[in-house]
Amino acid sequence: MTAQEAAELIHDGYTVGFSGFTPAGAAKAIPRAIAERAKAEHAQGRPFKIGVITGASTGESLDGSLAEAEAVAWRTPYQSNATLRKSINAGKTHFFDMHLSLLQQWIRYGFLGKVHMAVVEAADVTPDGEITLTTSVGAANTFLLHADKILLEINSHHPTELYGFHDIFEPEDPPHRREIPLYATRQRCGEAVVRVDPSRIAGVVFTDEKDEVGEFKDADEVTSRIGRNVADFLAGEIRAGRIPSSFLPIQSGVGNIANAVLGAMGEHPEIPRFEMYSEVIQDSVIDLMEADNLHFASGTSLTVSPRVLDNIYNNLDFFRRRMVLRPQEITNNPEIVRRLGIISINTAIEVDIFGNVNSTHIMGSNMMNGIGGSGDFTRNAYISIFTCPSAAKGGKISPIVPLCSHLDHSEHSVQVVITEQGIADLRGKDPLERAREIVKHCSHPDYREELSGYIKDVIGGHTPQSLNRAFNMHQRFLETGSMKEG
Ligand code: 0RQ
Repeated sequence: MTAQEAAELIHDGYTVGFSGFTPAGAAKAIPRAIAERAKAEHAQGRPFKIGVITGASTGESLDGSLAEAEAVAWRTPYQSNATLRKSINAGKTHFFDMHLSLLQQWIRYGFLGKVHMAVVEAADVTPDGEITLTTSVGAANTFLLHADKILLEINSHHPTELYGFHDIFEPEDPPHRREIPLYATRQRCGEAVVRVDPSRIAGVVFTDEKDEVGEFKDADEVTSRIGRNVADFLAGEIRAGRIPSSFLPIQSGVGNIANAVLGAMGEHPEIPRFEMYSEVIQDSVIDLMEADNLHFASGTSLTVSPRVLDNIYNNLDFFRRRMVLRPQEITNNPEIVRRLGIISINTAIEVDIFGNVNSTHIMGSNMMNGIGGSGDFTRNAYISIFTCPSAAKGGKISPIVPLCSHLDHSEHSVQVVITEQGIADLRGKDPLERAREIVKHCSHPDYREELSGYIKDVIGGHTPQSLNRAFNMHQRFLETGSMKEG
């Protein structure tokens, strides 16, 4: 059927589970047609809004066009689209920020209500309902198995030879759950396809479209220095015997800092060839694979620029042996993260001097993207690292603050903080020791005096804090446009 005919099967008030984890593997033609339908309904004075569930963020055709058509009543678990973000922060779209590992079981448990339709991009479907997914798994297997009905976008941009890249495993629910039988990064524990009853497939739309993944910025001086500091820290841990010389699997967030960190790890002479057990396989991971610095990557999405995806599709046999895509419930699973001893590296918006991290909110109120998988990994990592620049917005903001304006990861989960200034190792330190370590090694010189002054002035208790002064820097920014004094 056409995408327009498919969109006619979606009704006001529906909850729709769309494939997509980042723009990789996201449905495109049907959500665009739903957005057109919403606009037409609104023009006739009729309501039309849906609940949108995906794996994580998506591309312009999904979050962008639906938000632009004011068709999103509520959204979970993660987003990064400017129009949707605006709608969320204006209170027009209800956004529910979730740990990504929880999403699939929450759907099975019924915590998010009924999923009326799964809209999933696939490379192939057989007459007996075996579906080969494309560049991401995310939560698509759960949407396919648990939604009332299914709409497929068969996208011929992705070769059917993607068969075998996926490892689909869905655990039993309590009280029948057993361990996930995965004991090494490169092991597989599930099937190559998602199997559905073909009678549940309400329609198939044929497309030929690229993933809407943008190019990354090249590393600049600040991100390169953050990357080198992370690599130096990890090399020091090997030397100290706290990380085995064979190394441990790495989880790394997405974005420019994450790209620079992976690049620096590849270049560091003391870091051996390593493996990734992460969410997102991005361009820098492919570069490391080709340079033979990385021998395997397990993820839930292949979020690479079109140029890099073309290279992968031209060399499928090389990459088939070096990567696997699994459901986000498995890539981000706390059980596996602890078992494999994963080193997590994520980016913070704010870190406070006691080691609490804000990953999601600007000045305490406005949602940026969401917690994503950062909590799944951080809370359970062998070593959890947070990176950020020591100054944001041209120096007007210090991401190192006396107290975070919003909390995502507490002092109990955050072990190491790294900026371009240096490394703060918080392990085994009490709150005041952590505060001195973070200010001395991570803060920007422009803010160091004020932060040190705060520590000196605020006396008493186990975690010294001034409820009057803790948000002075934030208040100053809101009043003057800069956190700087004077
Ligand atoms: O603003 O976009 O206007 O330039 O935030 O910051 O430094 O470019 O870094 O792209 O890595 O994003 C935490 C948002 C960082 C991201 C966050 C402004 C800054 C810039 C982006 P501009 P950078 P990144 C796996 C793990 C949560 C989810 C997660 C994120 C913009 O990494 O969403 O970790 N993480 N998932 O100027 C005001 C501050 C600021 C600030 C930065 N203190 N105040 N603005 N910015 N600090 C991935 C998944 O789960 C899918």
